[in-house]
Amino acid sequence: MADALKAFEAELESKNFKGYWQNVQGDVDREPVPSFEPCHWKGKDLFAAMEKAGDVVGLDVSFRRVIQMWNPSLKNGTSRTLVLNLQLLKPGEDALSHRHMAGAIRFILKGHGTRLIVEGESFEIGEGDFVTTPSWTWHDHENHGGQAMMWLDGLDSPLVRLLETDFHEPDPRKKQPVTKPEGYTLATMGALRPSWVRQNSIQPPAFCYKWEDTEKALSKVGEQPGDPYDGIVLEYANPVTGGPTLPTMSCQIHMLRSNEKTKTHRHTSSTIYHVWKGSGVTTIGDKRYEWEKGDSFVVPLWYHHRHENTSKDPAVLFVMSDKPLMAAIGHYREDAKAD
Ligand code: GTQ
Repeated sequence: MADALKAFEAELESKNFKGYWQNVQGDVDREPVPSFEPCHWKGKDLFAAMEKAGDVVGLDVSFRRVIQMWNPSLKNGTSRTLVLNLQLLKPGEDALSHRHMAGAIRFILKGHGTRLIVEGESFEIGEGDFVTTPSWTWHDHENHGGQAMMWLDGLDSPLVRLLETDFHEPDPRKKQPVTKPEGYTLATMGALRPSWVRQNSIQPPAFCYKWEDTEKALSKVGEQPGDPYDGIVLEYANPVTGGPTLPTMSCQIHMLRSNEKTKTHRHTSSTIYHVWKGSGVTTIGDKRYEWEKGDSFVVPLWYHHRHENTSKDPAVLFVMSDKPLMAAIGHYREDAKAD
């Protein structure tokens, strides 16, 4: 009998078939079992490495001077779908224009004087500002100021790699001409909108969210109860739809108030955190990760987690998650844990 089954399986294989009984043996997992693990990157190590990269890596060697938060349990990604990078642009440098399928965001960590040019609009950026470069938008950066600038890049490139849908085009112009007046998108995407401009309902226009506005919003909602699992949460909303930042990622600012402790939960989206201000502890599964300004860490899907601000000053985190993607395909689930 066993021989007959083996012979049958060989016959199936010779015709490019496979019996389901050959793949699925025994019990299947009853809930998600992530293949990748939490990881914590120390800001001190990251910034020291970038200082070195500034000395030894020229823009002739690398199109962008970028260091990735490389999750060793994944290889080539911070989570299964997203990557968090640090980019340095020195005074006088131009990072040339290109466009690609991956959607990207920037959160500015240090310096001022650089301009990000996206789809013909030049955005002047400074510390704490947040800028989107949605999928297939031309983008280049020029630092004509006197200071080195560093920012976080968040991209959905691991997802694009998985889907194999990448298009990638270097800009034959090298640098884009600026074709829109200063402040164009901000002035036309608020409460006043030109009637003839048709907006793409999937990809938002490139947008710059100034730190000054983020800070103002934090101070207006800071006394409210907030979210039991994340504290005060502000999402960088798609300016057209009010929905998530990009179709594939939600970017947010979280604030944990003086000594605030959140409740424990888990969900089917994975979350990447970067500590913008303050210090605290996040418990992921059964491990404690103590973090301080400049650190980054990732919480893979379905890991229980909770946060604690261990200081009396507010802790502010820049956060990126693939929740919109999971929600769009009906895979988003969330589960609270009784403490
Ligand atoms: O700024 O265009 O971190 O193309 C990785 C790839 C940044 C960018 C990254 C990129 C960019």
